[in-house]
Amino acid sequence: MVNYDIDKIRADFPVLQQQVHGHPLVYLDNAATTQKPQTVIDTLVAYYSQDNANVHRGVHALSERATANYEAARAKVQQFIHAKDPSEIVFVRGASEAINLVANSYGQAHIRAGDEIIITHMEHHSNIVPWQLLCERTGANLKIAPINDAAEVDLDAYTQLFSANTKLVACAHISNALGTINPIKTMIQIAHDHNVPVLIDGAQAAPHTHIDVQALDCDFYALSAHKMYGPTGIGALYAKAELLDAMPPYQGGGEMITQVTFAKTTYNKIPFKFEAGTPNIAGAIGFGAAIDYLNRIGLTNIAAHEHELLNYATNAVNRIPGLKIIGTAKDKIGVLSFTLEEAHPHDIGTVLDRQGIAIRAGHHCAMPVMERFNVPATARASFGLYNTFAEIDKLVAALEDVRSLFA
Ligand code: C6P
Repeated sequence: MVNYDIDKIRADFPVLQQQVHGHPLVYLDNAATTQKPQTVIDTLVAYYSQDNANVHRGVHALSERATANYEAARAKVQQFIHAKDPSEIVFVRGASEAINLVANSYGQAHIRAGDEIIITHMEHHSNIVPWQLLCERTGANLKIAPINDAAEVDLDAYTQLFSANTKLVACAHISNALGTINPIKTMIQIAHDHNVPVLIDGAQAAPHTHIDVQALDCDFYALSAHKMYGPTGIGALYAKAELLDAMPPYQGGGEMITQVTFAKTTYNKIPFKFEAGTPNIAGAIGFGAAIDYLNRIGLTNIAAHEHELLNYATNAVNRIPGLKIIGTAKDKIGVLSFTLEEAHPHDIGTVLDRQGIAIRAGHHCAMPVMERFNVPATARASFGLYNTFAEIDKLVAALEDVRSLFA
């Protein structure tokens, strides 16, 4: 057992203190979104009650405070993922928008008919559809790296996919539907050996594992704050400065310009060139508070705790007859995707909900994963830093109830 004061941590999350259907809430839907600690909530309230103003525009005190806090949040994201410079961090709505930004801007500048983009079979729709749209617009082709029965990328097959036409790789750091931690450092190295840049979808990685974009040498990295105990509607795109500098703007509007005339517009420097309009100022500042919170607990402690939860839960559910785990990679985060005999995952989710246990049921926005494992849907329990072994016991007991109901 790691040195981890779980009671103190749980006390930081007001939402966890409630009953659902007469039972204490057991929140096991952290891959969908995480709950927010009081410090993040307080930061949002403090911003709106004391500092609310537009950023980079006003000369008055409130605007200066809002701008300073907004830019401080950018620096926190930069340090959290060890980017070289804050200008490499673009605030966006979330991982989906980060990927769409790259597909539209970088894609527009660099992808042509006949080019190839490699993704894997385990991607979230947010890392599939933007590339399909780009392929439709340009005549490029999508290549899919296969995964094995344990839900690990087949690295030989991945390597074989590269050709002279390969222009980009886009790959999840961690799969939301399976929990697999991909060997992205190796995958990036293989891509770079072919002079191909790599986008990493880090939506599921950032709350669970240390990220060092310089050590990884990835070209783009996408984050969602709401999966990191921060607010919804805010996230970040990391991109190497030289790539961002050369990319055309994604959206036009205020903030992203240096000068506008009807004859010609010149663009602001990075990252502002990619932040058209009034940004989600409160969200960014709340994102910074969430990063402070993660740093306070420590990613190493969080990873160790969640790993113990995963091992405990895997052993326990494996004893339930008829339960099949989908996603048995050697390297996994605390995600348990499973089917249970004849019970449809939605029925499992509903029975569990009546006992106050929140999980997700469905395709998890990863339909090709469901097709790969020949299931219409799975039930998914996903663990966060505040989950306990007692909660897993409740999950297991509730799954036994599902079994007897559907037997
Ligand atoms: N996955 C889940 O329940 P947004 O919605 O933009 O914050 O994140 C999209 C996204 C991108 N990549 C991965 C790997 C993801 O897991 C997600 C979001 C949630 O699994 C909601 S569908």
